[in-house]
Amino acid sequence: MKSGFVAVIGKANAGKSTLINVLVGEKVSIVSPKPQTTRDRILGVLTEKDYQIVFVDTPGIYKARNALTDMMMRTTKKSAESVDFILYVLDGHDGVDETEFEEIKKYKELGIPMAIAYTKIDIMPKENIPLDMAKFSDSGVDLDVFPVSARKGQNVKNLKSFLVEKLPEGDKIFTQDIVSDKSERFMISEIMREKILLKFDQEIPHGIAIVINEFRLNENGVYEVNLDIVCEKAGHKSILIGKRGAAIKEVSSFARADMEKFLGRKVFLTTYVKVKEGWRDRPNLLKEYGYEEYKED
Ligand SMILES: Nc1nc2c(ncn2[C@@H]2O[C@H](COP(=O)(O)OP(=O)(O)OP(=O)(O)O)[C@@H](O)[C@H]2O)c(=O)[nH]1
Ligand SMILES: [Mg+2]
Repeated sequence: MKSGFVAVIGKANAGKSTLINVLVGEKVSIVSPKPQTTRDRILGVLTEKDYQIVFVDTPGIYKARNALTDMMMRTTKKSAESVDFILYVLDGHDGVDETEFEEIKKYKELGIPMAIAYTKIDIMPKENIPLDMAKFSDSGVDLDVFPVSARKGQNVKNLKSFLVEKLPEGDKIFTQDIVSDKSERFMISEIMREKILLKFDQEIPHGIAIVINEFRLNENGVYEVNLDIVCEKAGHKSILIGKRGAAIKEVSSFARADMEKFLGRKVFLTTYVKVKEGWRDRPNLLKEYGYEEYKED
């Protein structure tokens, strides 16, 4: 039996969470076209007869702008330090440049076996692939590179077999039926945040925190979910609510549908929009909203 941890690292928006979801075969981490979608270290577990891979999803590398981003970057760094393998995900469609090579070299210095997933090949000109591969060898980055498409599933199987080969011999780390280390409550709040990321523009979703006040299965077999959408400015609150509540109604309805799919039950969802000025820079509020730096046990 092979088993171990694979940290998935890379720039914000590179496609890390999408790739993990495809590798695990279930949605363990939310995805959006906006950078900084993932804020926590999230484990996605893939168990087969003769191996178990524990993927470690991490917040994408991004220039820290506030206490929350700063903490996310510390979580990413910490998450890479004690794994069996590092999979560096690079957005092929975005192209490779000097800063990316620097980042890759920094992780290489940890001395942990590493490879590159060069993703989104479904939306880039095919001729760019060999050109970028040549850039890798010229830069002295001596690593295996897997061109993949998480969206189309291209070359994902080969990447999986490669990772299994690289893992050490060992017993299962998690029991057979576990796919994530996160609770249903956590996933419910992430689903809400994902729908907000998809619907609203730049600053609004980045300044959102979700606080679950109630998550309860009632006697009729319906989940009652009551949550606060915390935003940073009064102006954001009115945009989130929209004309006669149209925006919040639409976004909540998408969230509810996904929550029902995830829980396999009907969901009764109530949402409130609240304002907490500058919460992303207030340590006590970060903690209250569940954002704590990842620490080894
Ligand atoms: N066309 C295409 N799009 C992709 C692929 N993988 C990811 N995407 C898109 O890229 C965007 C970012 O994907 P995520 O998986 O959220 O990226 P991430 O690296 O986890 O981002 P952060 O959590 O913000 O660091 C989303 O819009 C995805 O749908 C791919 O293989 N092909
Ligand atoms: Mg992500």
